[in-house]
Formats: sequence, C-alpha cells, structure tokens
Amino acid sequence: MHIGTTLTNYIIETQRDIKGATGEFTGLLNDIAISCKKISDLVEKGDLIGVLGAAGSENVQGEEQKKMDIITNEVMIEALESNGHVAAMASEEMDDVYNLPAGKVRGNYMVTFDPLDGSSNMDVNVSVGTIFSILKAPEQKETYTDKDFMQPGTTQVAAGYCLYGPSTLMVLTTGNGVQMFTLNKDFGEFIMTRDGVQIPEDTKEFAINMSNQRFWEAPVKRYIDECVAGTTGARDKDFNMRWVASMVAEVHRILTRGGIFMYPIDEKIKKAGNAGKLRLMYEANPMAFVVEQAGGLCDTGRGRIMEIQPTELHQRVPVVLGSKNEVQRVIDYHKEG
Ligand code: P6P
Repeated sequence: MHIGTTLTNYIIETQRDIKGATGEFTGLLNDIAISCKKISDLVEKGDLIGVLGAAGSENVQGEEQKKMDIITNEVMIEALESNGHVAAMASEEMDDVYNLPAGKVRGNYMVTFDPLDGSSNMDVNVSVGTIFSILKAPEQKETYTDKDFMQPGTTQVAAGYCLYGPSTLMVLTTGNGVQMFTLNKDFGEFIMTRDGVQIPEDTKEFAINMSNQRFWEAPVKRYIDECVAGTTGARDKDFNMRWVASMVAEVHRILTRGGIFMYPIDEKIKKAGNAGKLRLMYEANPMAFVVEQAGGLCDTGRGRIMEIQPTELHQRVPVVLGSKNEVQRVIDYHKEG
C-alpha cells in the first residue's frame, strides 16, 4: 500500500518492478501529470481567463470545438513532445497523427488522448476530464502514421484519466491494479489516496442518455426497461439513474461505488454511418483498461472492447462498462437477441 506517497515516488517505485524499465516510462507519466496540473489550473480559472465557450471550429468528428479543447490539446502536445519519451501522439482534437517537429528526440512510447472529455460541460461548470492511453512505438523512426497506432487495447502499457471536479484526481493503471491520486495544490503534487481500487460486482445505478431510447436495439431496450421497472418487473431491485454527459465523471463514479455506463450503438448512430458514439483509441480503450484492472467489464455488447483490432484512428465503438454482473447481463441479452 502506498497511500500518502506522491505520484512521482509511486512511479519510481513501480518502475523498479518493471523489468528493463529505463526511466523513460517514469518520465512520460510525469509529463502527463504536469499537463494535467496545468489543465486543472485552466479549468478552475475558467471565465476569469476567458477560456469558456466555442472556438468557432470543428474537429475531425464534425463536433463544435470549445476553446478549451484546443487549449488543452496544446498543453498536452507541449508537455509530451519536449522530453524525448514520446514517438508520436494522436488526439480527438487532431485529424492526423502528431509527429514531433524535426530535431525533437523520439521516445519509445505513443500517447493517444482526449485532452478535455466532456468539454461542453465546462460552460456549465460541471466536471470534465483528460483521458490518456500509452502504447509502445513499434519502431524508432522519424515519421509515424495511423498504422503505427492500430494496436488493440490489450497492448496498452498504461492508461488513465484526470478528473477536474471538486478535487483534481489522477486515476492510473500500469497493469497492476488501479491507483487514485488527489492533487494537493498547496505544493502541486498528486498524492496517492486510494490503491487497489475495485468496482463492486453488482449495482443499482445505470447511466445512459435516455433521450436516445427510441433508437435503441432490442437488448438495450430490454435491459433499461427492466432497470426502470425495478421490483415491479423482472429485476429483484429498484435502480437509480445518473447521466453527467462526461464519460470521465461517469467512470469515476463507477470505480468509486459501482454502476453501469452505456453508450450503445443505435438506429440514429447507424443512420449517421457510425459504429458508435465514443472513440476507441482515446476513450473506450483507456477506460476499458482501467475498468478491467478494477474488476469490471468493458464490452461493446458483442465483444470485449480491448480485443478490437483498430482500423481507423478515430473509429467509434459501442460501450457498455462497469459492474461485472450487470455488464454480463447486457452481454447475455445481446446473445439472446
Ligand atoms: P451525449 C462527451 O462529449 C462524450 O464524448 C462523453 O464524455 C459522454 O459520456 C458522451 O459524449 C455524452 O454524449 O450524447 O449525452 O452528449
């Protein structure tokens, strides 16, 4: 148990357990921590420094970008390109793979990230977050392409998120369980406040955007109808519902007290030519790694998220994650059709 230790010390201690660790991975995690501290400060200042509202542009997903989408993307790039730990990056906010400027040292790791997930919540002062995933670079070279990133979630070296809420929290897995760190702004350090986080196997709380109900496929309709019916229907308990519209906040709640989060494919998404709403490489996969390391499940309803072989940098997938027994029930309903 490392409760009370700093993130920096925890990473160094953990590095000793990683055969062949050169310190590069430690440096990379520290670079990510620094970017999250900077983003936390920007989020907290908000209107005071004029960072709220629309940027007047769209991202590759065709979504309106907020000023903070662009600002936080720059923070991540600046923090990750300078110290020689990163070979290349990919972001929700950039169409293509980001290759480091000529002359910058290329490291052995590639990072995908959503720099400010749920950014539309910034304008209404609701929690937002940064999601990151760390992959090994396939080889050392000057220029990387999408193909270098087409690695299934099971190959992730580390993943996590930073949640900018009442506290700023860093939640991290390197494949040895899930640790939580709370930012102490008095001296700018992330302090470990939880270790070995485990998601309760059962829950009475579901999270889904109910306004899409008429578009859902039958297995999802069946599952949610039963949750809403509670003890008057097929289930032996009543359920509660939450929907923050910030995946980081939903996942954190589930890590903390259990629950199931669903963004399934539906007729509206299919009509738009998509395979889901959430993005595989920098939302679903990193959250799947964290959730599975905490004893939960993360599935499309028809297969394990982390076993998907990516084909596109910004591909979307259906997501059902959280308490093992509830996610398994949704999977079973998909099997039954
Ligand atoms: P909707 C935020 O835009 C996001 O990518 C996730 O963080 C969140 O869970 C989801 O989309 C919210 O989607 O359709 O409710 O706005």
